[in-house]
Amino acid sequence: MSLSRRKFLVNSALISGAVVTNSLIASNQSNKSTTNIQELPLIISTWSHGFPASKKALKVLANNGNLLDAITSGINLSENDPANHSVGLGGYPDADGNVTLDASIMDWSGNAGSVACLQGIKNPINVARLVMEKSKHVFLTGNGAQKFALNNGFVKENLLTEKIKVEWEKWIESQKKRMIDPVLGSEKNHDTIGLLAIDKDGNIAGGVSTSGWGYKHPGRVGDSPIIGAGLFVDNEIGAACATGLGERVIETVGSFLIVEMMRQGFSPLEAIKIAVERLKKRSNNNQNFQVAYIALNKNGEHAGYSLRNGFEYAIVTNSYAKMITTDYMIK
Ligand code: SD4
Repeated sequence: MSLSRRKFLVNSALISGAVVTNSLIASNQSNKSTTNIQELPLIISTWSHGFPASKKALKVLANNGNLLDAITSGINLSENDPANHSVGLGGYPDADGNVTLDASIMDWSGNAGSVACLQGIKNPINVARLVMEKSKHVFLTGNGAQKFALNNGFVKENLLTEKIKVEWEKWIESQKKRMIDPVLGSEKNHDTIGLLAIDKDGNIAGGVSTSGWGYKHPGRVGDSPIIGAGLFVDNEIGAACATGLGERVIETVGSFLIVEMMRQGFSPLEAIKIAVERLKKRSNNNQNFQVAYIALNKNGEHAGYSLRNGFEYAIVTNSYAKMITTDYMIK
């Protein structure tokens, strides 16, 4: 195929895609999913625990910390909180009772670091940052990720709290009685922390940290540590990150898709709707799950939006701090 013919096909596909998605956007437009706050620096973050995390991140920026310090310090609050059962210490374990953590981080230069299935280290976001800054790699998993962390001064600790251990034991018993596959039977709610930050100069970075799907199959990795799925940052355009059922996010490379849609001129909200519509369409027979995204662009416009009801995100600037309950697709 000649170059010009290929170019024509690509352009027509983009144009018709834009028409379809624009009508989708028009029919679902709501001002619930965004605000007109466009002040820099700006931090946005998933779920209610994102609120203190975002405030902490802003404080770090105010004290001349860089974006990565802001992101890790904010996310550490959720990771260190044993009452948060979706992230770090006190997170739900896999079906075998092991807490395995996923995290990723990206900076304004497009550098990335991630860890998956990391055990015994409560701050996987810091390990992901170290992978990015100190190793030749982008992505470390399992024992190798733990070895890297221990070699770099991280301390191994038990992340399965007594409370969650008791819950897990009860769950094992209930699964035995029902004689069903433990993994199919598990729909433990999860609330990953994803945090996106843009500083006063308009530089963008983001991070995500999670213990993933409660009682997941051992070895399962979600979207959070997969660059482009759970997180994507392009300093020229913007950033996006995901929460919810990672399997559907991975299949649609959701965060990358959102940033690419913003590159084509869609607003953060429009771009997220395109990504949510994509995964909804692909899951025609079973949409009984939740996926949500947050996104921001280079101008500090931002949005959150989800497949189903119940998602909220935190917005924090120097003059504004609020949780927003977002609009959603399946009404
Ligand atoms: C995962 N996306 O492991 C994560 C879980 C999550 O809110 O976001 N929970 O699939």
